Amino acid sequence: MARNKIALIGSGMIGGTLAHMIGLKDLGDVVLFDIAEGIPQGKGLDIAQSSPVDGFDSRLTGVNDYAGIEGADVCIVTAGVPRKPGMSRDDLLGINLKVMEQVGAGLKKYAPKAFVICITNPLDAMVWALQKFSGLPKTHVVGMAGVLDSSRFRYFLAEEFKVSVEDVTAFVLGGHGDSMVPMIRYSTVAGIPLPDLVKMGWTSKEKLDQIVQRTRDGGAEIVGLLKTGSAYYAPAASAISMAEAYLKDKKRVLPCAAHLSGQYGVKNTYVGVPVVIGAGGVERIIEIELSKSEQKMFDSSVAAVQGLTEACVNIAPHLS
Ligand code: PYR
Repeated sequence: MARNKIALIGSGMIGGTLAHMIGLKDLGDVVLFDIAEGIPQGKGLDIAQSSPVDGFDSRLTGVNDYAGIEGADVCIVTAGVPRKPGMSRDDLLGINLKVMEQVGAGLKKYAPKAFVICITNPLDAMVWALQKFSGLPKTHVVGMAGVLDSSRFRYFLAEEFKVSVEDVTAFVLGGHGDSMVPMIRYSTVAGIPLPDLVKMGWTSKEKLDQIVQRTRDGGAEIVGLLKTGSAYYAPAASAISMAEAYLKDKKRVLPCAAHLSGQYGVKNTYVGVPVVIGAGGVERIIEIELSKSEQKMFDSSVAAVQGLTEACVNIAPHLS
């Protein structure tokens, strides 16, 4: 059986971490792509030299030409510029939109059958533009944000409750920005919803509000600490869980930026919602019931995302 081919478009900090994780998890062969000569080749060789120690047989190569990604089963896109302290993800829109145009053309030509996971920010607008530029099916172009935001939420909750992260489930919906919607009602410790845990005296409403805010600011907190770029370990781990769900047809239920064509009353927009990922890509979009206040927060998050996609169309009118 042929091994999976996984192309990483962008070989910066997330790209390198992705390559290493793919090796350690034996998910397939890796092609690292970057426009910077030597970086993908150097990272690929470095990780390949760790493979005898860690016992994996993934082949890792680095390329500067899109031809190298030909026939990829999965492409994970991190190409573009990360934010620096003081910047919001939205400040990256103009520069990263141009990058998405080039990446989209590369995918269209060399990997039209791939499952594409976009990580580039501002996420929801960039994945929307990437789908348009590439012309790949909407089921096969998806954005990574909800898994990351939910993982941050789960980690903070596990710390608060002093329980294993494994027993905390959480959902964050909406756009990957300040307006994201951590879903308190749908988040649990071993099945016990957070509002019940407040009643049981495990935490307070005020403490939960602080955790929700820390989750919303999760990316900015890391940018502020690193000073030279944005997070990479948690974003890479999150994208890997999506790639694995596709490659192993796991039918995982994950919050992802998916294309909505009427679900939740939203059209022609990518935004974070729970989806089922399996061999068919995004096989199902799950429409959960929202309370009035959740609906209001979700609507304002969708409006923020739609403002960004309109800004993309203003820059590149052929996207409309
Ligand atoms: C984040 O850390 O939230 C990114 O978007 C990379």
